[in-house]
Amino acid sequence: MLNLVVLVSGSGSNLQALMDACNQGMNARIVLVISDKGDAYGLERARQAGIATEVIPAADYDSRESFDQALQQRIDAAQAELVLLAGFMRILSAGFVNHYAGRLLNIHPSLLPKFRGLHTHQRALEAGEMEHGASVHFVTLELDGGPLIAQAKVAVQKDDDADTLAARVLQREHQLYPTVVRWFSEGRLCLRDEQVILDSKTLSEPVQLAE
Ligand code: NHR
Ligand code: GAR
Repeated sequence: MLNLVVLVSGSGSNLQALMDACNQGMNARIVLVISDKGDAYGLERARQAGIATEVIPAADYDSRESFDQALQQRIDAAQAELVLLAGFMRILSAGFVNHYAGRLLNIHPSLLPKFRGLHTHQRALEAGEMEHGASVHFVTLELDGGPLIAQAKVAVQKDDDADTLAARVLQREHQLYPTVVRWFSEGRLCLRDEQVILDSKTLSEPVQLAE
């Protein structure tokens, strides 16, 4: 069993998709859910599933590094083998990112390398994109710039606003993230020399998830 720790700041619907996958035969278990926000609904989802939770409020720490050290201590105490950012909204410092090199993933709501950072749905609409989507990548120091593993696309519709588009992307995220975590749990996916290896082959571009 692969030990997962999931970091959330909000609603935790991606966490829910991961919990569901663990209950549907994936050889992994979520040992701890951590949030920087005490009122994140993701914590409630974890509690209802009997999963341990931890709140680490950023306001309790006087620097990004000291917050990240507290985070790292909790994660390591839980013996995490893979750490998943799932709507986690804080940038992580170098010490943290390097400590988890090759075992830290993020899901980001855009077709990276387009639209790194925040407010991706609004920005995709303003740029007149025909398609948008979500990406899963290994986390590195470069914000939303780590090696890409897989993507799911959605077509932008004429009457979309940021909310309708976000909702459709989120549906695809719920398929995409568990798929990638399953690959990792099966030993099919790793990071080597800053390159993604899937099934013993170096990926030259992210896998596109079928609909
Ligand atoms: N940390 C590193 N080092 N590298 C990445 O690729 C990371 C990361 C931490 C989080 C998720 C990311 C996303 O998918 C992520 C990737 C937060 C911000 C941000 O600006 C940007 C990107 C992501 C997450 N956060 C502000 C901060 O100062 C706070 C914003 C807020 O609280 O609303 O930390 O989009
Ligand atoms: C998801 O769309 C995720 O990709 C995005 O936030 C949402 C979280 O939803 N992540 C980021 O924007 C990271 N900065 P959830 O809490 O319901 O999983």
